[in-house]
Amino acid sequence: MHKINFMEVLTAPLKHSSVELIELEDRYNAHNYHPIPVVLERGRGVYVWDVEGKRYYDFLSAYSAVNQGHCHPRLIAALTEQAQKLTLTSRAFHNNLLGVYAEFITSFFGYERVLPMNTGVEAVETALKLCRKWAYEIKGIPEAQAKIIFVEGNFHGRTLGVISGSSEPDSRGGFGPYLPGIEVIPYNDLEALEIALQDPNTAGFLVEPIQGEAGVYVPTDGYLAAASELCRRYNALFIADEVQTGIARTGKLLACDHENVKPDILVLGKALSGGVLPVSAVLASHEIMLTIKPGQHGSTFGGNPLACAVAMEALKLVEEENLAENAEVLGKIFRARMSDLQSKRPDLISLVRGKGLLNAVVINDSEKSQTAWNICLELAKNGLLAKPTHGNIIRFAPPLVINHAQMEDCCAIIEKVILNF
Ligand code: IF1
Repeated sequence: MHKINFMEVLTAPLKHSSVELIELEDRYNAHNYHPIPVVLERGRGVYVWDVEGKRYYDFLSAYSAVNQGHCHPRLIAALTEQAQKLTLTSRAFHNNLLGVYAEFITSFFGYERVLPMNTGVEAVETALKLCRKWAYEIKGIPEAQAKIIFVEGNFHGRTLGVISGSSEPDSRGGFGPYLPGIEVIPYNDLEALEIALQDPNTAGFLVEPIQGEAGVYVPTDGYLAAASELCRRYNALFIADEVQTGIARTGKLLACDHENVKPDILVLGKALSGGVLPVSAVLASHEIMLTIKPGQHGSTFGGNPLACAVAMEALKLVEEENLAENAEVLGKIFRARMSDLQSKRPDLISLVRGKGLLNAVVINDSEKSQTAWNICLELAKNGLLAKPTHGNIIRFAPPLVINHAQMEDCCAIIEKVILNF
């Protein structure tokens, strides 16, 4: 329980209220989001507090970036210690952490090389560039003829490259013209994949092991293994976007681990830094990674010492605090409680699905209805933060450090709101 320091309260500078802060944002910030009307000021573990001091369980985890919990003391220590020494050198020079980090992360995930970037979408774009380079230099596809397969319902970020493969009107509408060399096929459809792979100019297949944004779509068991095998057979690269599903979120270190699939190119982001600063990475073999030569790709902040220090600590925490196992166990409890709730309110809940602590409850209403949104407003009033995706799907993804008692408490909150809705 947070101790109130009355001197702190009495001497605190006059603070804006939530309403005032929302108004400031509305007046001066771009309107590129529609947030739940809560203004957060502090976070620790599974909890966040708003400016009025109300405490919430965070069941979004910044879209799976805060798997290690808000402001994990060890992550903040790693950040602040390194921040006193050296934050950024650019890659014009070496720094004392990049080599150590590269060795650490490649051995952690079992790859030969890493290319460090910052945001998830930069890592996805990097993977696409590597795939094309590999296609021309290794597979022998004619220059500028490479094709990369995406799946419907994908979400890989917001750059012009990846939205060119999006099937979502909001993501791609009004941003044309689009990047050529992308073919979109149905998700979870091996026949469609094999047909697309038969084109000799196919360089690779980009897929999320579980589609987060689309509403936590878990593909048929065996889909990833079969897709990876088809890519091998047709000499195309299997590229797994684990930006959201990776780093223990689905109950294994990687979602691909549920099927023992080893992607040719692995894309990581978000929780790679525990949400402390943007850190992403692309992992691949010598052969694939070395197709990019000096001066052909990079980023000012890519591989900066601050990111290296934080990311190593973030990954050590995943292992030492058994976050994958915890996600597996507590995820099962969550889905059991939600399925039971569904049997009590089939009029409101049509489906519960997910893996580990990446779950969604599908509300029995049209995408256009406000039901899921209003349920999330009620949840916020009851101290639990979640947000709908695609209108009628509520994603529930707490930090992986959540314990059994907290999970029971959160299920009770969700049950109370749904049963009284
Ligand atoms: C937003 C969604 C989630 C991702 C996968 C790459 C990226 C993301 C599988 C790009 C990012 C974020 C972006 C953020 C909200 C959130 C999101 F709702 F947009 F789709 F998580 F599902 N691959 N997802 O999920 O990573 O460049 O953002 O670091 O744009 O609204 P990024």
